[in-house]
Amino acid sequence: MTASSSQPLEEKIKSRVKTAVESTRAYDIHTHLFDPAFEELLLWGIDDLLVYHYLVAEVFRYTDVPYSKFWTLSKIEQADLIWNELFLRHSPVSEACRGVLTTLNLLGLDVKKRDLESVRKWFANWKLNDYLDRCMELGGVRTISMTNSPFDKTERNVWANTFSRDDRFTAALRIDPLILAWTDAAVQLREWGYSVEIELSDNTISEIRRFLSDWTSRIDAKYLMVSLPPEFAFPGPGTDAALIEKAILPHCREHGLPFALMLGVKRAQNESLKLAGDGSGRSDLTALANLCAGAPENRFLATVLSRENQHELAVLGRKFGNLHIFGCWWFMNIPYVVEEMTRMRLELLGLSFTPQHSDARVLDQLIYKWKHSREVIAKVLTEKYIALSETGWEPSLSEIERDVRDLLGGAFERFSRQS
Ligand code: FIX
Ligand code: ZN
Repeated sequence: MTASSSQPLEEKIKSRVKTAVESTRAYDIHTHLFDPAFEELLLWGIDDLLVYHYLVAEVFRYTDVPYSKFWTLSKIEQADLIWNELFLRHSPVSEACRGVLTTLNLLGLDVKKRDLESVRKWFANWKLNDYLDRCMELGGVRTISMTNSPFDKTERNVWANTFSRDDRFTAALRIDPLILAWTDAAVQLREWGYSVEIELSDNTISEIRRFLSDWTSRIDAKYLMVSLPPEFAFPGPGTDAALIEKAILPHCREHGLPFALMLGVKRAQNESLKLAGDGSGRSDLTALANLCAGAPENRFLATVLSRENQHELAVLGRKFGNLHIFGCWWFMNIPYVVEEMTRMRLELLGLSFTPQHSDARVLDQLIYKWKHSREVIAKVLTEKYIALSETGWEPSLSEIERDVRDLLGGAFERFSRQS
């Protein structure tokens, strides 16, 4: 094909992909956002954007303020410090800093003024429900999956009362304390009326399953989830593996729910940084392969935090139909790595995965996380469709739209039997 005849087709493909990726609303399959009924648990606004733990980690690259002093500051004082160090004293080139500016810009604020006080005034005029609509619209998000922990006191109190659910939010049952700190969790479960012992007897397992069933129905969970350290092994000598095998997997089978594993987090690598102090490490994905092979009736969602694990994970996706790979998690969510992961996954898995989730902790972050992700997804998809067109296979707009719907939540909904 000559350059002049291929050029218009390339342009046509580029614009079809851009249209499809920008206009398809996403199911954000993992966030830390909450239905507005959870009130103060749903964070939003400029100060929460600035004190996001990604930025807290970054401010300590520059400031001499001791950790202990930083944690005594009010939210506004912390936000001021972060703004001054990360935005005024240095250019905000990191992904998390750029994200704040993308968000403000798309909200219609003039970032070049560098005027934090006027931004604060602008936010003060919003009512939460209107602002939620605005963020979902600008982020192009239709459904938001929450992360719901029965071990969180504030959250438990909300679930204890009846409230009307916002149907744009779905629930995911998060069970890290149960799997990773069983001795403490057992004390809690006993307080809540489940007759468990530390030893995983048949009665204890059935009481754990009763606890899981109660919470699955209470919140209408669409999947269960846990984050695990790099050294997680399955099968393994630990209580974590035993609980997964004896309680979690049978529970998921009984309720027809996927089990989401987020692998490779080193919690509290620097405790002084609190939430910002978690790190990452390479996992042995034999554990995931053993789960998928050993429990063919279960379905698993998986994402990994180490870049070194990404190729192996994508290969596992080719081996196991009961494994659905998702997201560029946390330290992986920088455009440079998102691009390589998205390209690799498309080349190994076609369209049978979910390239992104936002992991938003602050409502407004939906705007930048999805804007930045869409830019990369569109770029890589365009490249792939152009490569197809070079064989004579021209993808139509409706085919592209179908594929994008799958990538932005459709494939996940089918995998988790929500559609
Ligand atoms: O385990 C998780 O769900 C992580 O996403 C969080 O713990 C982490 O703090 C985070 O916000 C990453 O984006
Ligand atoms: Zn998360």
